Amino acid sequence: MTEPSIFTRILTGEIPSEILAQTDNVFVIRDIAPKAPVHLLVIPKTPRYRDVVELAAGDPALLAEVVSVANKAAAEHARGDFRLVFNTGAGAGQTIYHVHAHVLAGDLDEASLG
Ligand code: DGP
Repeated sequence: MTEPSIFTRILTGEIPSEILAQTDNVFVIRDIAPKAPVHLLVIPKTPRYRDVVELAAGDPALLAEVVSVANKAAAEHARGDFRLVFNTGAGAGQTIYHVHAHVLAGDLDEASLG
């Protein structure tokens, strides 16, 4: 048995984090270390997919739902336009292997995005 991911522990309430929005399949939280004025994470509730490549292959409808919820969250928490980032693999900065989309919005500063 693998340990539950940080995101599963947030979803179950074990780790405190405000859930800003949710559907049956995905939920939205603020990133703990924001890289933009608005930095949200859109996370499938299932821990089954490690990264966006697995998600796209295994459940394209769920990937589409992540994008749709990201769009709504950017409209609600920023001015609508946003960047959607899926870090994929340690070399790209992925640290949590429970697929999640970073929604970056607001007055984006190119330098802060690395
Ligand atoms: P990544 O590096 O792409 O795997 O993104 C993981 C993100 O998760 C990272 O930007 C920081 C965020 N994060 C890590 N732990 C927590 C936490 O306990 N609460 C919240 N809200 N975000 C977290």
